[in-house]
Amino acid sequence: MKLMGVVNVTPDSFSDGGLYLDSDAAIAHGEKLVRDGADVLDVGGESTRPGAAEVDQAEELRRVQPVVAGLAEAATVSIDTSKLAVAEAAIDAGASIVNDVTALRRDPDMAALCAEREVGVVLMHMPGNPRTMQDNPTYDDVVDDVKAFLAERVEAAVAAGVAEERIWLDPGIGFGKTVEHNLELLRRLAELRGLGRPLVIGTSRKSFIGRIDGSGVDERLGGSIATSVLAVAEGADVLRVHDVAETAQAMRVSEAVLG
Ligand code: HH2
Repeated sequence: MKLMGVVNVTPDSFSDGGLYLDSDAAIAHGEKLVRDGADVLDVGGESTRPGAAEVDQAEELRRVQPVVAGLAEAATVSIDTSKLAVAEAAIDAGASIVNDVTALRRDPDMAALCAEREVGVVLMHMPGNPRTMQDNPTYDDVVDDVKAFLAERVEAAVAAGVAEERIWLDPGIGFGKTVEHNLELLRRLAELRGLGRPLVIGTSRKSFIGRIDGSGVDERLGGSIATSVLAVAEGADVLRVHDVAETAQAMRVSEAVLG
C-alpha cells in the first residue's frame, strides 16, 4: 500500500486552499509529508471541488512548476492536472506520474504525451466536469458504471500507446456522486479489482464524511482514516490523503492487527 500526500498550490482547495500557495511553503509541506511517510506527492494547481473556477493555464503552470522542481529530487511526484502544457512542464521539472481527473479526456493529446514520456497515469472516474458533476448524478449501478468507464479509459490510453502497467485507476470518490454512491463504491470496492490495475482512493476530508455526521472540513480526520482503512481492506493500493502521518499510523496498526 502506498500513500499519496496532497500538495495543493491553490488559493481555493476545499480543505487547505491558500495554505501552500507560496512555492516555498508548498515545498516545505511536501518535504514534511515525505518525512511523515508519503510515497508519492500529488502536486496540484487547480481546485477540482464542485463549482471551482477553472484556472488559466499560465497561472496553473506558474503555481506548480517550481514546486514540482523543488520536490522531485526528494520524492516521486505526480502532477494533478488535466492540462497538456501543465503536465508537460511538470514532467520536464521531474514529475513521473500524471494524475488526470478527466482520465485523459480533456486534452486530446494528453494520452500521447504520457505515452511518449513513459510516465505513470492515474485515470479517475468523473461524469462531466467539476462545474457540472454534482448536478443530480445518476447511475444504473454506480459500481458497474464506474467499472465500465474505467475499462474504456484503460483501452483508450493503451490504444494511444500508454503501457498498461503504468496505469492506476480511481473511482473518483466525491466526483459526480451522492453520499450513497460514495458509500456503495467503498463497500463494493473489491469489484473494481477485476480491472487488474492498482486502485487509488481519495476520501480525505471530503464532504460525504460531513454529510454523515455533520462534521466541518477541519473535523473529518476520523472519517478519512476509517474510510482509508476499510478501502485498503477491500483492495485499495494507493491512498490519496492530506494527513499522511495519521494515515500512516492507522495503516501500520491495522496491518499489525491483521498480521
Ligand atoms: N480528489 C481531489 C483532487 N484530485 N485525484 C484523484 N486521483 N483522486 C481524488 O480523489 C482526487 C484527486 C480533491 O481533493 P483536493 O485536491 O484536496 O481538493 P481540491 O480539488 O479542492 O484542490
